[in-house]
Amino acid sequence: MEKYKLLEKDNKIILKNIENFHPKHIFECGQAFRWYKEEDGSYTTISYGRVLNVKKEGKDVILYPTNKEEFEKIWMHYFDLERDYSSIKKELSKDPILKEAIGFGDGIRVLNQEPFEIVISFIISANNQIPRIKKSIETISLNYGKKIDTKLKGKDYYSFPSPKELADAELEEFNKITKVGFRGKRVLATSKIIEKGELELQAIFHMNRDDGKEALMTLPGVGPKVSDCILLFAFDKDEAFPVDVWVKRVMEYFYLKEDTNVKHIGEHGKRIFGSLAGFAQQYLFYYAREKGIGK
Ligand code: 8HG
Repeated sequence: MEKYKLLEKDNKIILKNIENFHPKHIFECGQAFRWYKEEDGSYTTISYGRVLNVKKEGKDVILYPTNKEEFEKIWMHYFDLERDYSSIKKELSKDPILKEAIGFGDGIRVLNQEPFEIVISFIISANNQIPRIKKSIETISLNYGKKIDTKLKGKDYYSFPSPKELADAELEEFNKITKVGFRGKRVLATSKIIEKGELELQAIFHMNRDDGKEALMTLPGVGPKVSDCILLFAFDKDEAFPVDVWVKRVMEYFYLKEDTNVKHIGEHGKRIFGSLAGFAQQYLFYYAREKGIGK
């Protein structure tokens, strides 16, 4: 459990003196696509059909608009606040490379995001770049999601569509609007499978990583890397170690010292970081991408 004092006032939740929580690190470390950086340095995110602005002020984090009931129901788990990141960081810092990466992204927390949204987002992430992925997901939400009641900073926000809303989409139109290219067919086919209940996403919460991976990989567009991202970002599988270009580069640069295939890198990550591999991966991904390691 993360330590903080909770205050509620004026539609705000204040997490006083909270450690291991930096909005920039959380939202910009690669795990999430639906956030906007505001002029005042805060971040606005859309998740679970709600809009939330997250601001760091000194040692406090301010969440707005929300209340205690909603915080306890949704945001506490979304921000993974049941977990104590100091002990994770202490353990991983025994490795000098991780110590450096953690020093750089010390406020990272691995979010618990919505399964369907993450499945679709990471299908779109294949051979893609984060700014483009963000743009496509924003366009998908605007065109296929529902308008959210909350208006913030003069703007309207839309929820990520449900499986039904995407299953009903027409492929040609979807591709034209969202510009996801060859991924569009996979997105709609996967949405149909989930909508029909042919794969029950909730069941994956009760599976181990290997079984969850096998189940997810039956979906069109979900391969080994995409499935590891989904397991880590939506299904709380801490030991998942997705190896994308950045993780490949950083692992080769610091650990393996030679060109290595991604399967072997994944196994190596699991071996050295064990049950904390997913966290190690996130500190490394952020560090490598921001610093351009191994490019
Ligand atoms: O947080 C991420 N970790 C890893 N390992 N890979 C990621 C993350 N976020 C993200 O988008 N990717 C992948 O990187 C998906 C895609 O292959 C590429 C986009 O930059």
